[in-house]
Amino acid sequence: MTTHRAPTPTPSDPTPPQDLDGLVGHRFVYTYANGWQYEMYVKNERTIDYRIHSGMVGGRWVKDQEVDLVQLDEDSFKLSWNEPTGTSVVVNVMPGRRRLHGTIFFPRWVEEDGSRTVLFQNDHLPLMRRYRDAGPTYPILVVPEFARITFFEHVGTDDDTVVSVAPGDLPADFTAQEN
Ligand code: FER
Repeated sequence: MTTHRAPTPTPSDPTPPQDLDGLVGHRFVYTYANGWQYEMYVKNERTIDYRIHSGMVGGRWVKDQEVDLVQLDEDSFKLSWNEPTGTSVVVNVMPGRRRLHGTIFFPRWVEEDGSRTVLFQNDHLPLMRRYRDAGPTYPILVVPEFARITFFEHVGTDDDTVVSVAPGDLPADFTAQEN
């Protein structure tokens, strides 16, 4: 008997089947092993909104960040993007396992004074690009961490009410909600 296998990727087309429905239109809260707590809303296939509830740049929040989103396998997604601050992020999400791995690449200026990025970034995009271009950029601080997804829900796509207030203006128990 033959066992079932996914189609073998070929050099001409190494891309596996892409079904992003398991992540697009979902909002989730996760806590990294270092204690940093984040919330992401995958608004559509190209865009995320997010809030940082605690950690090195806790209080920061962002809407309409363009990302690359792919499906690696069943229950395995990967988002990659570069912020106007110069920070780069790669996040692997396994919703069914409630597992996530993020690698954040902070420019030196964010490591030295992350408080300059703690704001609603959309209101300060030219300033963030000026900071980015002023640096210093190097050495980059690489922060690779696993996280546990503590809350995961489908809320639908392109809904600007999902992430619409600052992390600090939410009820104190907002991130305590688990499912
Ligand atoms: C994440 C890790 C880092 C994330 C966003 C960031 C939304 C952004 C960091 C920054 O720009 O300072 O898991 O998810």
